[in-house]
Amino acid sequence: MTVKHRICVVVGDITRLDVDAIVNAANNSLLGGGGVDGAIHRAAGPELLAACRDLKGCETGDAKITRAYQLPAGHVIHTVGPVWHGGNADEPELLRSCYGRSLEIAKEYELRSIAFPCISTGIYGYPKQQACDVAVSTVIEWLAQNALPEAVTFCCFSEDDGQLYRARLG
Ligand code: AR6
Repeated sequence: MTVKHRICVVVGDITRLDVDAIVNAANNSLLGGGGVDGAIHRAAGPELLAACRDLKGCETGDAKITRAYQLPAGHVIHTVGPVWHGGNADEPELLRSCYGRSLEIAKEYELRSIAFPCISTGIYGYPKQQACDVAVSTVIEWLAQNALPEAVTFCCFSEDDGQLYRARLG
């Protein structure tokens, strides 16, 4: 099976996905916010916030895992993407690290399926095409070298984002 067969692109709400882990595009506090972070906390319920409090925050580019409480997913991997400052403040390396650390944690927990939102491309302002290139190349490199997770979903929130990912994946 080629690596690309282990990747799919969906357009929709990540909180609805029944996968072993969904990834949250959080902030350094891990205490919730707007965008996908707000949607995940609303759908998971207050136990998620309590679990996040115990984590004591997260560095940009790193990731931490919790259970997913009321969500259909099994776990939430909270990662903190870079704020876009024009591209010369290590943004690509930090974004790559978000995908890489999330995949490492998924492997460590023996998770078979993971879904990513388009990290940093909302409130944090990362250009969508550039973020898509980083996301896809990091995931492809990981899958070429690792059996877990078996399957990766890119969960886009707009049809335009879905088109970018589909085009990038050929
Ligand atoms: N399902 C899938 N994708 C979604 C959903 C959803 N339910 N809701 C939004 N998106 P953003 P960031 C998409 O702003 O740029 C928060 O306040 C959205 O369209 O959620 O990493 C955190 O606490 C976009 O494509 O995250 C941080 O402070 C993508 O998710 C800050 O925002 C990411 O947009 C993080 O900013």
